Amino acid sequence: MGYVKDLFKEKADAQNKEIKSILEQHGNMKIEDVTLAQVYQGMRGITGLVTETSLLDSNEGIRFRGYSIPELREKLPKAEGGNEPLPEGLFYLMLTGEVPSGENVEHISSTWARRSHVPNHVFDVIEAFPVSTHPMTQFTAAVLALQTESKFAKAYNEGISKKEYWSYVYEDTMSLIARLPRIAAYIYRRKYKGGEHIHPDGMLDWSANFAHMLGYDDESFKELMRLYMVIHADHEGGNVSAHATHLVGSALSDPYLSFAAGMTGLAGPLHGLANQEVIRWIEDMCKELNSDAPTKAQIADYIQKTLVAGKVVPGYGHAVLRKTDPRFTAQMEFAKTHCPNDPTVQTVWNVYEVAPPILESTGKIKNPWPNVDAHSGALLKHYGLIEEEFYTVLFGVSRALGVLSSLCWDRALGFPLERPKSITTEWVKKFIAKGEAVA
Ligand code: HAX
Repeated sequence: MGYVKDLFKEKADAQNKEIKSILEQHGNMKIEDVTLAQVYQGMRGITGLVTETSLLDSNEGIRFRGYSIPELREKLPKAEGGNEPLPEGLFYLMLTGEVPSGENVEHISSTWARRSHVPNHVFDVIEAFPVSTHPMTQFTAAVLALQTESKFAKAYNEGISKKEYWSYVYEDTMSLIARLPRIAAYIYRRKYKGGEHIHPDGMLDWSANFAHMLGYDDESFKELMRLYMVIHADHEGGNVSAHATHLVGSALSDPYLSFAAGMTGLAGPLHGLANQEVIRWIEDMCKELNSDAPTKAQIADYIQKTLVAGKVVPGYGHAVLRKTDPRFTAQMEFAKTHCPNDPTVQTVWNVYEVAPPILESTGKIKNPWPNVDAHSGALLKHYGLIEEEFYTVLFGVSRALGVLSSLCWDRALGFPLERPKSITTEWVKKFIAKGEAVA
């Protein structure tokens, strides 16, 4: 067993003991009451999951194992000459709860480089799709095709003990994360660069190699990829991609099947596809106004027009957050250093000034502030990655770090099949009538 795996097991054993004792002493403790409105309205605010890797505060934003994004940008190891954290380090932190050393990060990097081989049949599956197929559909299908490699599925078929599940889920997690950049880059080069593929460079870190295979060898783009892969990795457990991965994993579907489920959720426009929608919304606005630098007044009008048309302003609002997303702020800071004069970046900043008061004035939008997706497309476009349909695939590669390290924890902590109770409106009416009769 590798030392990271040993360390993870040690941490999981200690956590298991602690959870057992918590449940023995406080298992009947009530956390909160649930209202009928919550039941009908997407279970907002109902605490019903344990996700060890990160925790979201509605005002402060995400913390990964207690560390905010600015803290991670300071504390996690960086590439030589670079300023942005390496996502390998974030993965190590989410998995073990410890801030890694440079050596730990190099170990993860080289493990993933060694495991990055993708079997040919996966490329055949991608090639079977019409080139016009959305990249997220190709990506999810490729992950499913890769399921032939699952060590967990094989071991389960051979009849392993429950106590060993975590070990095979860990192995699948490491191999799947290692392979995702190759798959994603293959889809990109096939769809947008005439199928001229670029071989991986095993000497580069995970994000730099991904950038290289996409066709971007510029150091500053590699830095963007490192930052991008860190900030999109995890957002506690209730968001659609994390929850779907966890839910499907609870049926003991292997990590490939579970992650594919998460990715079909990420492909929705209210979730990960919002990054594509933001850049389309900006481009449609610019086209309509025949300008690549719309004024604030023009932006305000376009926002009103979007709302009147019964559409959402993409990149704004959040189910949990109630302030500007720190993932937006991190990208804004990156842009201030690397591309402050880019016209699309400037437009993103102008939308940020104009949109919140307008959204707030509707009186119904709970969070008028930008989320992670409001900024990412403008940065990618600046470096020439203009194919917005591909943006959610980048998000997906990053999201693997969080949802798969979480899946390792799910199996190591022996979490059972997830199966909440549902009710009918008929049941609700009877429940209300019964309450009224008693009153
Ligand atoms: N533009 C217009 N209307 C919006 C809005 C926006 N940006 N955000 C919320 N609303 C509307 C909702 O559609 C809802 O309208 P109805 O009552 O008519 O149905 C109302 O305001 C109340 O919604 P809410 O309680 O504030 O928000 P929800 O928790 O229901 O939804 C969403 C959260 C993120 C889905 C929502 O804000 C939205 O659709 N935003 C735009 C899409 C987007 O940026 N998604 C990415 C979110 C981050 C993420 O997951 N990234 O991957």
